[in-house]
Amino acid sequence: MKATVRTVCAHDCPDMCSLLAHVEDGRIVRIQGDPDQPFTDGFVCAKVSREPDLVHSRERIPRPLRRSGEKGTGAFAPVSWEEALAEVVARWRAIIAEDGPLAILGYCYSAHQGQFNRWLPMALFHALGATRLLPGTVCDTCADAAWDATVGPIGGADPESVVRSDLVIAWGADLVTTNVHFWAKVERARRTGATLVAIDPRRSRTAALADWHLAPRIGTDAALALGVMHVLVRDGRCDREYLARETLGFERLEREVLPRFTPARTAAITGIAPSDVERLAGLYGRARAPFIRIGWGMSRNVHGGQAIRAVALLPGITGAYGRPGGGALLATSQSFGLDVDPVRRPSGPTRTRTVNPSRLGDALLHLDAPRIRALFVAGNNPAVTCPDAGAVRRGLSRDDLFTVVHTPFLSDTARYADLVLPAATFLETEDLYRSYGTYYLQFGPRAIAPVGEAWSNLRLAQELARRLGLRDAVFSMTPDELARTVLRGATGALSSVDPGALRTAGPIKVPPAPGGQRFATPSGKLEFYSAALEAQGLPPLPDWEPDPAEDAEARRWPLRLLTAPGYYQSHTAYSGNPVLRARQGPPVAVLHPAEAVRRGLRDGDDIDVYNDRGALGVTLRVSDEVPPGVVLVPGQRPSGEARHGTVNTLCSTRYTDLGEGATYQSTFVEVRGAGHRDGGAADGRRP
Ligand SMILES: Nc1nc2c(c(=O)[nH]1)N[C@H]1C(S)=C(S)[C@@H](COP(=O)(O)OP(=O)(O)OC[C@H]3O[C@@H](n4cnc5c(=O)[nH]c(N)nc54)[C@H](O)[C@@H]3O)O[C@H]1N2
Ligand SMILES: Nc1nc2c(c(=O)[nH]1)N[C@H]1C(S)=C(S)[C@@H](COP(=O)(O)OP(=O)(O)OC[C@H]3O[C@@H](n4cnc5c(=O)[nH]c(N)nc54)[C@H](O)[C@@H]3O)O[C@H]1N2
Ligand SMILES: [Mo]
Repeated sequence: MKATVRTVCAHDCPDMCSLLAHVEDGRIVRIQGDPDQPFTDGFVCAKVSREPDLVHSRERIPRPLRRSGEKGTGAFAPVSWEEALAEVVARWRAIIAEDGPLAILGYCYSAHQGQFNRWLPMALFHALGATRLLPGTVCDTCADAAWDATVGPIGGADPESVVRSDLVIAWGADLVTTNVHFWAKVERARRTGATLVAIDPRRSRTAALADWHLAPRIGTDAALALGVMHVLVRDGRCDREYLARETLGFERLEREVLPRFTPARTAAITGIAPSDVERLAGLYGRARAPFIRIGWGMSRNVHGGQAIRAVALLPGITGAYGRPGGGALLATSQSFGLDVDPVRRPSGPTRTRTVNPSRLGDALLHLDAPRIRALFVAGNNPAVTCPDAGAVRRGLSRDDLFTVVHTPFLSDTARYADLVLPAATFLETEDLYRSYGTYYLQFGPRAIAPVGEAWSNLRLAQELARRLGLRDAVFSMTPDELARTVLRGATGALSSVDPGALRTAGPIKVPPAPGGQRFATPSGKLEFYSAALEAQGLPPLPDWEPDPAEDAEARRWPLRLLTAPGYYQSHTAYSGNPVLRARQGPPVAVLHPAEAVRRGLRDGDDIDVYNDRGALGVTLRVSDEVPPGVVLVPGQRPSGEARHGTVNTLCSTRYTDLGEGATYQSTFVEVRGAGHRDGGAADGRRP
């Protein structure tokens, strides 16, 4: 039996490809990009072309497992679904009876699913009144908070409009790795004369292919953007009419902040030569339609919120927000107008205790009254991806914690579980998908039946809800009924979409309103000055100030850690695919030749990257793709791939300046050869 199913890629990626899944005898044999979606345009990335190997990997968990050894060791024995579900329900009921629902935490927010498989597990914990997870802090809450305070909760420029741009800036975004279909559009714009500038502390794949690569010090982008504004104002390249009509508070910025960001001072902060600050301002000021693709990388440090805010303000200075092909794009998700609240927040208290994923370890170890006694994880791998992963693992090791992990593969987190439940991947379930980097929405039917005994997140959440006596309608709805529910309250372009036709409609574009960037801030304008931030005790104007705690760390440790997405590994989601694992190669850390020489290290050496919190044993790569003073560790590789450790044991749980996000890039470390014998390296501690 052969079939071709039109569906959607659900991996955590801004592009959200439309796919054609070729199926033979119940197996995916080939994945192809659907040519009928203009943005993803018939091609898929190097990872997803290998999706059949992931879905049918021999490393998939075939059936539910119960722990049979110490936590963390991965010793399990098979059990039936019926036994597993009965145990989950009995344990949760007993915990609720003794300590109330706050003793339960559901750790699931997003990853590699569409709207329903993502939200239904959260709905379950919402309805139970459990301790609530603040979704996304390890990824995007800092960038979102900054964007929302500046532009408002609304999507940015349409990525398809970039073909009309004459200057594209990839600002903290490695497009070739994380946004490859946007990259294809940028290449088209370049063929008709557009210039590409990459602003990234390292020579990323994108920076290497750009017309110009500017490498600021990590965490100094706000200063760079303010320095550019200083020059634009000085040279009379502002659009005063646009500023007066569409923005708020520019005169205060001009008076109170910009005078301090002369090219000389900007250079001293960012490490970018004064002449290059001038040149960037000149390029930007002269461009007809400059398009800034804002990446999330620059937001994951203690200056991250100010960085996103300052960069998002730049197109307001020259009025580029009003011109087709110009503007800025962080994300599009807030413009779809889907009403997902009935699905993710059914019954349940409006407020409960919350946990920030960036401090999961802390919550598991120290939250009290009540203590977290039950943890459920689906679609995430916090033992690897959260800051201070050592604390997460210590928390997961607690004997009195009942942990259930729902996953297609035996992830590091699953190794600490009492019960592991096999999860279906997106190709084995139905869902509604909306992109966060384009303006497309699409219903994805399932391509094949779940592999082995796998269940989708949707099925598991609904079954647990029924067994726990939760009566909310969402727990018995089919995907079509759920689609109707989120479309019922939809606003904007989506309000005209017929839910009955959704299943077979293919990709639907929900474009932003024409006529330039809209602003959804309290004032309805682009806010240089934000009263909302001021009310929270935060700086109302964008600025860059030194951070004393960071400076103290930098004096203790000679190198700053830079982490970036793996090309063949999207976080840990593809680590169950041996082919992609091999193509990514063994985990490495990259040092500039001068730093290697200083330590007597050579390319290929076994090294330890370490600080007070932990150590990571990897292979050294010596390359000038990173500047001196920085060590780059690409990807978040699970235990067992590196010689020892995982990268996030090095990172602290300090929050970003806005939005309580994770500060992976505010981590300071040292590197030494693995043969070093003054103690410490083996247990991951500094002597
Ligand atoms: N192949 C692949 N694709 C992915 C992912 C993946 O892991 N692998 N992850 C997915 C997810 S969940 C997300 S959120 C997106 C993220 O997509 P991106 O935003 O592209 O990735 P980031 O991790 O944010 O890092 C982007 C770049 O920011 C740079 N950077 C770091 N610090 C700074 C700084 O202070 N200033 C500046 N200017 N640049 C800085 C890094 O060197 C990196 O090259 O990608 C998605 N797509
Ligand atoms: N040092 C450092 N750390 C980072 C980052 C960084 O740049 N640097 N980036 C951060 C970012 S942007 C993000 S988004 C996070 C990502 O971190 P996580 O959200 O933890 O993402 P993954 O590592 O991809 O883990 C996904 C897990 O879900 C499982 N899974 C996949 N599909 C399904 C499904 O359909 N159902 C279920 N139940 N399980 C499924 C996979 O097997 C895997 O175990 O990492 C963050 N961590
Ligand atoms: Mo992310």
